[in-house]
Amino acid sequence: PHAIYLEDYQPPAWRVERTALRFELEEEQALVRAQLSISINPEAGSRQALELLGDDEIELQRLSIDGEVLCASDYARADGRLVIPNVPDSFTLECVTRLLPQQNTALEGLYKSDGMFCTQCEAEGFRRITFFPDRPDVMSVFTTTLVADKTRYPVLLSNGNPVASGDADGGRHWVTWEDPWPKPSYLFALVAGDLALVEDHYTTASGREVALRIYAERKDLDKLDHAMVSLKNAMRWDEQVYGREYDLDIYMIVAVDFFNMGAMENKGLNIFNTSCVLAHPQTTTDAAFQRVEAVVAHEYFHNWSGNRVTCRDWFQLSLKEGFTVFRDAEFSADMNSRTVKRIEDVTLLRTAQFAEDAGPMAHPVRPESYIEISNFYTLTVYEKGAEVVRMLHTLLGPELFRKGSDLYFERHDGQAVTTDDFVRAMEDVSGRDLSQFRRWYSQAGTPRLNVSDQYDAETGCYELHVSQSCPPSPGQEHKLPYHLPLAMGLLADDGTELCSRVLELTEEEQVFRFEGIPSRPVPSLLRGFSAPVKLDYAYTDQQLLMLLRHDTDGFNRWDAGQRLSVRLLQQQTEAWCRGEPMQCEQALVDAWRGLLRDENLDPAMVAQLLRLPSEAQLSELADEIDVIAIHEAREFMRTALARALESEWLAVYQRCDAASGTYSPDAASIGLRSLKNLALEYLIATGREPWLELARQQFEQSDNMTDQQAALSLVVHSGFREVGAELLEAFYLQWQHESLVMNQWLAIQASDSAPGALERVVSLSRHPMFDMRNPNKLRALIGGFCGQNLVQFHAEDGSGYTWLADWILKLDRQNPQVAARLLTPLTRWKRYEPVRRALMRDQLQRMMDTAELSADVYEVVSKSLV
Ligand code: BAL
Ligand code: ZN
Repeated sequence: PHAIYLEDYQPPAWRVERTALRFELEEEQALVRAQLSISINPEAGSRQALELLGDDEIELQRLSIDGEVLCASDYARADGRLVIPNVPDSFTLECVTRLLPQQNTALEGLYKSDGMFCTQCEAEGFRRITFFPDRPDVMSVFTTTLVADKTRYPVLLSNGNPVASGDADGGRHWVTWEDPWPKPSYLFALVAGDLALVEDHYTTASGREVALRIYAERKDLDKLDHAMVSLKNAMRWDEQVYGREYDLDIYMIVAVDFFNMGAMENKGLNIFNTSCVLAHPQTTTDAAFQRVEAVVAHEYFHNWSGNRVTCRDWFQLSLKEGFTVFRDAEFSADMNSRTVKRIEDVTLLRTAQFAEDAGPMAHPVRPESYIEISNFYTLTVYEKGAEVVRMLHTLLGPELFRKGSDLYFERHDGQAVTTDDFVRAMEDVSGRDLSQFRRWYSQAGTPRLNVSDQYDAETGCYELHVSQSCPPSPGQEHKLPYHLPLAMGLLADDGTELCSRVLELTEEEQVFRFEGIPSRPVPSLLRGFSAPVKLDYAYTDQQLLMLLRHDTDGFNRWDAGQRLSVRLLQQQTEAWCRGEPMQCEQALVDAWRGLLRDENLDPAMVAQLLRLPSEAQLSELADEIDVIAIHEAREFMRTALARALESEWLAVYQRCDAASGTYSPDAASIGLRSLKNLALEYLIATGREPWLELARQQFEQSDNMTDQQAALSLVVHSGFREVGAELLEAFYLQWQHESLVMNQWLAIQASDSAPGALERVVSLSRHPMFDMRNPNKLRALIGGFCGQNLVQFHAEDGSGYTWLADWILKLDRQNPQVAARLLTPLTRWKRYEPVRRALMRDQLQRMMDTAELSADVYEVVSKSLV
């Protein structure tokens, strides 16, 4: 496998104005006839032979130009390319290919999910269907005809609007779809199956009537209402907040069970992983309800940020993903609790994106090279990319940002552009020079801010000294300073806010002066997490406790509590390593007691404030990760806080339980359940029997999956092994017919850190509920064990590592994209203490020594071993 570089970008030599596709879908095969209206691109440098991309595995049955059939000597086919040297300036190419969708286990291109045909073309799946300049800057108007058996596949869908249909011989039928908007091939989609639907409609701000259809298997028809409401909310929000309207007569979503990603924004025909669209109170948790809302909105928002304005090349992926994640995060913040949404997003960034930045696959938001683009659908491109857009929003302010986005959409509608074009629109409306800001797109790594301060009581002058740096990352030894917004405030000792500002950093070292400050203030820094950086300031415990009580910025209140918890947990980790007794700070217990007793606080916020940082996050913060020490320290602290505040936890549990009415996935109810289940977690952590009974009661009597699953997982992960096994069995019997619920059942067991975990996951991998062809099952079982069960995955004998490597090698032959993704935990080997480091490396080397790795897995393994 070889690398592709951003600096080698050349405009396409040929354009495809129109693409007409005809799919004959059969039980053993699919025949695809593609007619491409091709002409020379006047913007390309020089005339070149026609080069089309097409996977080596597709069978080429016929190729003609303007009706003249080509013979083998007229073209060359090798390494995924079809080259035709002699073509006129403008012509129609027709090509017939034969595919085997039933055997497509990679789930890219055309494949079968259960009984239905569906596609996934982003990033490079279209070339598995037919020969095409499969790159996003070649945009074409598509017309698609599907022909299939009418009984097996009564529903035939593709992009755009349906324009004709009819019956064909042999019990077959056909439908033709026309998409008037030029689009890149990665946005092409089709679906054929026996599907049920819910239907609604939406009137856009300018009066266009849009039919909204969500399709799923008939058994899931009662799980589509939440997605429909979310879709309508997203359509209204995009009109109100961005002035963007929908542009076709029909918008469709189809739920499929076998899907590599969460969902896909194909023009007018989104295809969704069932886990991101189906929702019902009895089978779906609050977190999953919110995920459905967010992903439905995300894919809808892509209609403008991605489809109408798309990416010039895949290095620009964050152009559409970073912007769209920012848009969906703001939508979710408006629909739910803004502060809680921010806390969740920042937690993900700090835990997983910071770890990515510190690992061998670290890359800038706009990568400079890749071997396999599928490996770059990363937290850096998505989440850090969204943070970069958020910083532009902060620096420009909401009005100018909106003007900038209007200009961007207007200027580039129908074009394939770059992140630079996006920033230029922001520059043009604001008159600001954002050239230094662009370093966020080109430099990898997590910048670090070091802040110290000085106060002169005589003059009332307070100074903040800020220095910034960024550690080296692969291929980038030295980094230049970033331009970033540092939102901050100053608080007096009693919590009064003295000032609040957004400082702009541009230099390696800067001093900011504040006059007329009556006494030494406590700085509240990086409010709302205004930039994706690590911030060091020598807070005292007292200062953190004050911020936790009084900061007017909700996010920083939470962050102060987290900083304190992290500090105390790190101290206990060190104590455990030295063989000394661990302690739980009384000041923390008192602060938590205050929060638990204050009935005026928002329950959702209290739940966030009283959640200890995860083992994964503590690992990310460690210089050298000692998995066991981190686990022991966290367990110690959790138990100590559980026992010291037992009566408070019970009171909170009862208060929240009494306040919860019938199930509703609104923010207030979700907040109540989240605090109630956190209280239950601590009650169970006391190890006392009465609370086991309380959990059992909740498991048996709750009317919703959030409460039932919380009770199940708490008991399974507690010391009450027998009851845990009993509840697992009851849960299985109750929900074995619900595939998504069974994924949770697998994940809860996979993340159980009690001894014998590896034997348990090995046995689950042979259970009928597991299916290695289904990515959701793989993520539940393998992801659950390797990502959520750190103690057992990192067992000192290396057995967890061997198990994962065995799986990767097996999966690589079936689904390289998913195999490469599941490999992530091993790539972090350099962060661990020497014994585990060596064992993890051994497994990477074993994979490297294996012949015929996919490009996906090869890229991750080879870069990890450098
Ligand atoms: N474009 C891939 C799925 C998503 O980010 O929406
Ligand atoms: Zn997206």
